[in-house]
Amino acid sequence: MMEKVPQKIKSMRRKIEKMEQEAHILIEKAETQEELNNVRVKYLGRNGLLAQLLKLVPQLALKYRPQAGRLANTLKRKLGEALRGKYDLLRKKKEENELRIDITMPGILKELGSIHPVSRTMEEISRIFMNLGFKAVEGPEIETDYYNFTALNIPEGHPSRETFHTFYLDNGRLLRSQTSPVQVRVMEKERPPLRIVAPGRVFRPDATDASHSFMFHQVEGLAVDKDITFADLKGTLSVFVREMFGQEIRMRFRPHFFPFTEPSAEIDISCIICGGSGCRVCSFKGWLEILGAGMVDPNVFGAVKYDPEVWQGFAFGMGVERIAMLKYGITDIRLFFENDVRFLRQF
Ligand code: 2U9
Repeated sequence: MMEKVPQKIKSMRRKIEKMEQEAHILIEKAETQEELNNVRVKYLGRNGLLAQLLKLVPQLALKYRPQAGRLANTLKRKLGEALRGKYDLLRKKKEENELRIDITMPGILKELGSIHPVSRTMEEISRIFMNLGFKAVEGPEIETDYYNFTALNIPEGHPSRETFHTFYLDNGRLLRSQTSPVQVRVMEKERPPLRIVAPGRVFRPDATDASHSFMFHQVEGLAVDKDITFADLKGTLSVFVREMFGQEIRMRFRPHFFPFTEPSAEIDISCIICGGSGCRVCSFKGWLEILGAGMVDPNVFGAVKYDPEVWQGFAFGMGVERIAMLKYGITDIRLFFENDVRFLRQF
């Protein structure tokens, strides 16, 4: 027959179980080391709940006392382990937080950069032509003699090669001296009609001074279609100069020679500083030269196998730095390339 377990030890076991459950919940909830210590004191402290429970042991029959003692000790050990585990966790969290934020440290000033004036101007120029239906294309800066010269009607030994002084590489290639090769490449791949602008970096071994750099930027443009005339060129460029410099700007064409266009012209705008009356910026001429242009030479069409009897086109080219210098009143091209933030942060 099973021996009857007295009420007292049963109730003690229930109390211990309940205490264990409650203690685990409190340990779980504790968010700081202080809160956790309060839980420890409440259960394991000198006058804690466990100590109070142990005081009841002498009231039990002698043979149940060891069992009651074991139950109490097991609880003590389990709570001790749970408290230590949680204590370590909270300490780690605290250390991590201390590492992450030191609220006494001065803030880090995030300096915002700005777009380089040359990039900004190149994008602005390209955008105006894109709004007129031109597509912007890029191409390689290292080119072959063919794309930089021959296809553009500048054959070997031709005196006009002299005006396009060029950096030659050891492998027989060269650094492009204009962005026109990009347009030749597009014409080789695509059939007309086309309208493209080629923005990008070009290289010429010029001696550096206030208005010359061995590396500068161009935006060139090309439109090919049936029945394109010089009037289309004039209309397109007059929209461009007004968008770029202001609606009141006047434009004039002076005859010129380029190997890749015929006829060709250099284009001036009325001085954006004095309006044409004469000032230091326009050397008292009233006009500023800003781009070159012309009707695409039939020989260039021949090189890319477009029939010049069917297709006509106009082309133009401009130096981006020159446009930016006029627009922002910059008097030395070298400022663009010195990376001096006192200059750059003004844009
Ligand atoms: C193709 C055919 C013709 C591009 C053109 C100019 C006139 C021109 C200069 C302006 C100042 C270069 O930066 S600068 O020194 N450019 O005057 N460029 S027509 O003509 C082309 C281009 C591509 C296939």
